[in-house]
Amino acid sequence: MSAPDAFYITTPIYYVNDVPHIGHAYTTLACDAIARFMRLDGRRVHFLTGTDEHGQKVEKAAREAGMDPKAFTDRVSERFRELVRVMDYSPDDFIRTTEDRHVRAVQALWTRMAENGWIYLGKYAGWYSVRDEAYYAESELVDGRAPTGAPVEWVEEPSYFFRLSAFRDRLLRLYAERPDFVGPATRFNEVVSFVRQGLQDLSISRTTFRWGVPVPGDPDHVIYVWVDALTNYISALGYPDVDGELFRTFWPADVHVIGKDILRFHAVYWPAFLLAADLEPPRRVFAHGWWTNEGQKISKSLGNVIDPHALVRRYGLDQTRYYLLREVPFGQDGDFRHESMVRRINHELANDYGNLVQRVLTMIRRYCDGRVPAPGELAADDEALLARAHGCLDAMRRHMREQALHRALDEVFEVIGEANRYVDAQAPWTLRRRDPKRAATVLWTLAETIRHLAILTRPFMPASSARILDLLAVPAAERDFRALGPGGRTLRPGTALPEPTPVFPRHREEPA
Ligand code: ME8
Repeated sequence: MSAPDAFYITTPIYYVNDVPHIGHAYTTLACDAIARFMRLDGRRVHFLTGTDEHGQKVEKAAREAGMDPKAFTDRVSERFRELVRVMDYSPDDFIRTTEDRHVRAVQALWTRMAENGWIYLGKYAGWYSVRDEAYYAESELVDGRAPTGAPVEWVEEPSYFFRLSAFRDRLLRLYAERPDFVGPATRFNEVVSFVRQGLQDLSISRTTFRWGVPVPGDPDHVIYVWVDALTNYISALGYPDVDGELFRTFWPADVHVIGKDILRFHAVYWPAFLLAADLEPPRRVFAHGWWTNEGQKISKSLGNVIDPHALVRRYGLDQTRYYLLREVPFGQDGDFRHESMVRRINHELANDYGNLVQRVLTMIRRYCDGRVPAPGELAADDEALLARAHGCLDAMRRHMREQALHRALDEVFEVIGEANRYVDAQAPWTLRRRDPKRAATVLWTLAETIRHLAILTRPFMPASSARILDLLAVPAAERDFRALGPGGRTLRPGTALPEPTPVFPRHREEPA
């Protein structure tokens, strides 16, 4: 059982058959925002991402590139590491399935499942899709292709099998006991009905290619890439050393975040493998939706693949992070639209959030000599705004626990809206002549509200939020969630503030 303050979150590990695209960037971004949120909330976080480097699909890509698979995977994996820097992700570990620590863990897991009697040798005859790295039953095929549209090939070879069929009732019991095992709820229903129909034993080794982890004691067989890949979540914790610090602290994982395409592997096969090896299943699997591009399915053949580097160059890093997390309710499919990106950048970030900060800080500069003003007695309106700012964290916590990132952002933007209405209603620019003390109280209330907002947006827009906190001269040690709310810190009157500069510029198209 993991430590009570621990929080373990993982991304899928990405195939290195090709360079990263928006889908990969999106999954890791969501995990990054959740990991940062939990860290600021005082949790001991372990955030894992990495690359899936074995299997036929990657071997084929290496061959097509005219490279040895190891050299090829080294090169492409580096592109995923680079994305970590470009997108400002904060993983605690980056695992590659070609690392020794991982290979050892995969063989140990296999050995344990075999010793427990869950693996037997047989012969596979059926369909396989290299693109999906998945087996398909004849009845699943649609017009001679996988249900995903991927081509399939007939495979006949000796194979080890995992007794998945024996796990039906244990899995159904697990689902019944844990109504939050899979999110969103609609996806959970899919999983349960799939398992209810009955499960077939799963072929878990291949003999017709070599690029993978050899089966212990039978090196003619290579372990099926999904057994290999899923194990990353525990090999990164030092498995098979289950008494080690990392494993004891962080297993079971709090949440595996994945795309909806790989739910079956995570919510059916993975818990079954773990149970077969006497390990606990993860606490939760959350499947998000898929992006399309201006209404079109994203595909290499259509030439409309979205490169995350290009997004960051064109729109800005925090703008991209914000758009991807706010535009689509996390868990649903979404459509990437330039027009809607620009609208969000200009209205929500530049006008609503950015202008609020710039206006308030400029008034403090002009009317209060560039120092944090000293508040007088608070009026009901001031108390009301501060109460909204103080209450935001709890509301966000509830949403973040369910990976409802868009709702967490909605909460922040409600407070931003409230603060903007308050500035207009209080009109500190006229108050300052009539009642300078009252103007100081209003500006202090606003500065305090902005301090809350900037700390609360740190998980989503780390660099811009840090700039706002710099403009408020908030010390580094006072930027986590303990500094929020009535029991937290406040800005100290008299503190000198730097000259304000806009944090969220409006989007301007580069001339073509
Ligand atoms: O499946 N929209 O790796 P993968 C949103 N190696 N997300 C998308 C997307 C899109 N259009 N396209 C891809 C694998 N994704 C395995 C995983 S885990 C033990 C092994 C995201 O490189 C989504 O998260 O094909 C999906 O699950 C992941 O990329 C698949 O990446």
